[in-house]
Amino acid sequence: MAGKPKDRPRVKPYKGPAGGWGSAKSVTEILSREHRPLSGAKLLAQQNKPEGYMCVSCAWGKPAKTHPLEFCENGAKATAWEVTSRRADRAFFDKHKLADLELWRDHDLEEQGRLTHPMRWDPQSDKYVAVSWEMAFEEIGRELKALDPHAVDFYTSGRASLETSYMYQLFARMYGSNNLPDSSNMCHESSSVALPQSIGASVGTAILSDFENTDCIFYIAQNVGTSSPRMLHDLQDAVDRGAKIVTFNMLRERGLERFINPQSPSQMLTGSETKISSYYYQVRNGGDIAALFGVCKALIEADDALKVSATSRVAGKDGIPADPSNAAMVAFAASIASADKKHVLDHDFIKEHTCGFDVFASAARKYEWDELERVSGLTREEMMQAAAIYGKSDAVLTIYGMGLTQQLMGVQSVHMVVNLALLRGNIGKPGANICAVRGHSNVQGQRTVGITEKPGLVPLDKLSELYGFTPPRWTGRSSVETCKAMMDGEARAFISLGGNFLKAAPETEAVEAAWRKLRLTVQIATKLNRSHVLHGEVAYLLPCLGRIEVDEQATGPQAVSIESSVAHFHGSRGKIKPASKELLSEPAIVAGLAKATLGDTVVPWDQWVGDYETIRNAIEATYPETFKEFNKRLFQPGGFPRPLPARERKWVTNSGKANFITPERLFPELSTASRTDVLHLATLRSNDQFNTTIYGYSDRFRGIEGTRKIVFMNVADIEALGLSNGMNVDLATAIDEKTVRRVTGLRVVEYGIPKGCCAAYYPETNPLFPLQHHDAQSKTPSYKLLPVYVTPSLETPRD
Ligand SMILES: Nc1nc2c(c(=O)[nH]1)N[C@H]1C(S)=C(S)[C@@H](COP(=O)(O)OP(=O)(O)OC[C@H]3O[C@@H](n4cnc5c(=O)[nH]c(N)nc54)[C@H](O)[C@@H]3O)O[C@H]1N2
Ligand SMILES: Nc1nc2c(c(=O)[nH]1)N[C@H]1C(S)=C(S)[C@@H](COP(=O)(O)OP(=O)(O)OC[C@H]3O[C@@H](n4cnc5c(=O)[nH]c(N)nc54)[C@H](O)[C@@H]3O)O[C@H]1N2
Ligand SMILES: [Mo]
Repeated sequence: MAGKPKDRPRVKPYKGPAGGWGSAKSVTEILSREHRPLSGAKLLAQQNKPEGYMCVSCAWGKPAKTHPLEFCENGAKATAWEVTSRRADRAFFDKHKLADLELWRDHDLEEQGRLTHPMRWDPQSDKYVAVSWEMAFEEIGRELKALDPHAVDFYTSGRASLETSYMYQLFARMYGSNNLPDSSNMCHESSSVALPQSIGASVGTAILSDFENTDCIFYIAQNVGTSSPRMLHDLQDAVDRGAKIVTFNMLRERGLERFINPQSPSQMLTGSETKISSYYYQVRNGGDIAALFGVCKALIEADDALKVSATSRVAGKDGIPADPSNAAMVAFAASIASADKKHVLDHDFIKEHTCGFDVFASAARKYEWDELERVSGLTREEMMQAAAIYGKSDAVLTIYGMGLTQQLMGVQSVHMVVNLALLRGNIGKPGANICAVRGHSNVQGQRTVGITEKPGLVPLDKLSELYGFTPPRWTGRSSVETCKAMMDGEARAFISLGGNFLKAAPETEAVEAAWRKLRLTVQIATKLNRSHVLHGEVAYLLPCLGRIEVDEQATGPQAVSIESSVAHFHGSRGKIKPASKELLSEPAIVAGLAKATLGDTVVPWDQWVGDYETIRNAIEATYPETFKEFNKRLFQPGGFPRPLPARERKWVTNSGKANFITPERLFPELSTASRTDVLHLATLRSNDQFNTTIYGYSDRFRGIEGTRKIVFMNVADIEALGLSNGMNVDLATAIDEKTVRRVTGLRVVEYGIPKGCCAAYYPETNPLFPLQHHDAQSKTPSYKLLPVYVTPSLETPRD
């Protein structure tokens, strides 16, 4: 990894696999750069182990039988970044005005190290100055009391524990607000809306053992090698058993192609790699609905063909299809059909368990292959090949990520994933489930304990009964609605439990301008970022313990808990000395704010802070089925599972069945601009960042070193637009003539990306995204599909 951007960045295809020595080297480098070479290595041995601490990077499942080292390159980076010996202390804040820090890069702000003391912005000096915790709570409480609860937003980034999250949502609701936007609103909200409609579960149904039982994995729009590398072990084991992996991705991502397990001495020494994907389909961004329709069409028409040929047989024609033009389809169908050669689809499952099949099947039959090919960017042969593998497999696991959810048609894309699964009963049996790969380490869990703007998802009556108050029933604001409310002047205060909202949200320029007009900004954080440097009239920066640190309270060191992507709960115990004596834990900060704002209540805030077991008892009292015997099961190896009816084929939907939901179209209406030189932009993460946290300037697997200011383009588009590889360009939003948004000074990188598509890094390109450019139902920003113009620039790219 590269700590600083380079004047002469390097773009050179990476030949190695994911994992391997490249990954081992990267871990060593970051530990030494954060000055933790030895203690860091010792610490990492306890990552994701029972009685250890749960990684602060991604949410991937933690197995009961652990590997000797249960961490990956990017998990190690996240750990090193948190346990760094660097400090953003009083001396640092004495030296720098916020107006100056506004000009700093994201990487440089966080690289100052851990925040050490509570601070208040001082208008005279334009600096953050130290204050006592008492003063901070007192003034924030006073400010909140003076505001209308409708005007206050309580944001959560997906890292906070179940304990903190439960307390935080309770605080917001007792204060009178359901404005609980969270990072999930910009991430898997499309799943949170679509999955309940389709299968009556708000999260994916897959568990780790599905990898041991699956015959085939459909891997859609997720970058495992960077975003959830520990899953590569599960994929590798499945491949070794003979399972086929069928990948749909806009780019050829190295982690989905080849992997060397850094923990396998034989693979490391011999360099023998595991080929991950058996079939790799480079779909256009936004083309997944069309691609999956193609697969479904092939399966449905093959099934139809068998029926026709069966009828002809009955008619005494010796198995020769009545319609000769159907012969090829019959042969295809026969090659993938059930043992009795009678069907391709699982009609028993469809009949017993689903609703809406006929409408869906006729939509699939109606789409012409030409159109499916044009929209998906795949050929008919490719879609039929995928269908053949799907049809021949008894148990198919479907895995997906942001390329599918951050779309204008994100909810309908998720419906489509389920539609395909339902054709052959690929939900709710060993090896066959839906896996929505979550982002932040506890983003899924926060929802489970009430962080949501949607009051219908929270047991409000229970909260009312337990804590003797009347919870607000109105629908709160999601992340994009919070941006709008800030821009309209309706939101007056933003309380942030972690995260970097200004950089993560769309419409950067207008949101930043609105942010500066807020009355109150309060940031609970570990490291300095842009959302702290820009601020409201009254602004606090409150530093907290990280999950890896020992959390000592009245009854001794405490544990916290999280929920993984495969819906298992895990306890986590901090291991190292806190970064500063003045840090408070997140539960202590939330309790301090709540007490100062709400005054006397029946909630035993102090008792909760003194003993987190009592918070878990409160969680169990609120959600008795989900968290049964919570404290007892906290450190169960492999975690304890969350009950999910869909996993047992019980469908808690409006129809009582799993629903085929037919997307209304293949592709959204994107641009009304009259120009034709429009490309479709997807924003990406590099291998050297965690969301807005930029560790460095290396995207090893994609061969980019020393810069993030680039745009990946297809060679044909580069030529057609009169550009050249390495040329400096600007990007402009191409939705309509009125919507003008620009990001300037990027460098063209010729890359193997489908024609008509381009890609660039998040968060640098967030200013291009208009606020209203989101999925209609879930309001997830369409970060993976934006029409843009790419034009020559006079500006030299500067990171
Ligand atoms: N190291 C590291 N780990 C992380 C994070 C991080 O930033 N760094 N972030 C965490 C978070 S919060 C999240 S949500 C996850 C994100 O993890 P991912 O879900 O992997 O999200 P992205 O990294 O944005 O990449 C999306 C993938 O989709 C592909 N893609 C883009 N558009 C399309 C499309 O329309 N169709 C198809 N089929 N493919 C497409 C891209 O080529 C890319 O491979 O990772 C989590 N883990
Ligand atoms: N263009 C574009 N935009 C996107 C995306 C995209 O793919 N493309 N992805 C979206 C997605 S999937 C997500 S999840 C969001 C992410 O949005 P956020 O969750 O808001 O952003 P992060 O970058 O994860 O937040 C990083 C900050 O969290 C703080 N932090 C770290 N650890 C802790 C902790 O233990 N406690 C506390 N209190 N604070 C801590 C640090 O101060 C750090 O600077 O961004 C979204 N934005
Ligand atoms: Mo995310």
